[in-house]
Amino acid sequence: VMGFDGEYGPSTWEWVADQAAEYEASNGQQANTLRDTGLPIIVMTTVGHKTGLVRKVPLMKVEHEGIYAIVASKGGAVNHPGWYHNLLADPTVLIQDGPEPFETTVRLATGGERAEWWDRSVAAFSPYAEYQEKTDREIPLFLTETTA
Ligand code: F42
Repeated sequence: VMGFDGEYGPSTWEWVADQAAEYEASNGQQANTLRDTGLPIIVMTTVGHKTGLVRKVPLMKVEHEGIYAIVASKGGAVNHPGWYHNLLADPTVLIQDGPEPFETTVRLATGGERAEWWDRSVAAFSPYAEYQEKTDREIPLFLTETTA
């Protein structure tokens, strides 16, 4: 795997690619909320498991004691986001929450732990609950494993 220094493959959703670019260029000082909601975001970097391209994924910030939840909601779409498959193939990611990204691994949360972190995610961003209502797929929730 080329790792994080491979060729960058911007999101096909332009507003997302723009937000990731502006966030990174400003060391997390700009474009650090979801549109005008005032709710903070983070940016996760993964490597495309099919293409080897570097993928940058803005996500809502759900953090507790240095651990972050990574919620594969994709607005309640029928299918998981593409990056979900990247994480299954290689759980090593970069998380950027502010000026400096840090490397960590992620793992899928299940059972009671997932329930606890799902509640925490919905508390941080209530639309997650509507997204789950919209789709039959259980929205996957990953947890980072090393603190920032
Ligand atoms: N998405 C969430 O799921 N949860 C959030 O909390 C969230 C918050 C958020 C805040 C701000 C913002 O700007 C965007 C936000 N998003 C959130 C959207 C998120 O950043 C992603 O855009 C979204 O989850 C969709 O992810 P996606 O990986 O499906 O991206 C699509 C649009 C895309 O760019 N697809 C690429 C393409 O070329 O079609 C491929 C992406 C990819 O990683 N491909 C892999 C590869 O090998 O390159 C293969 C993946 C596979 O399918 O096997």
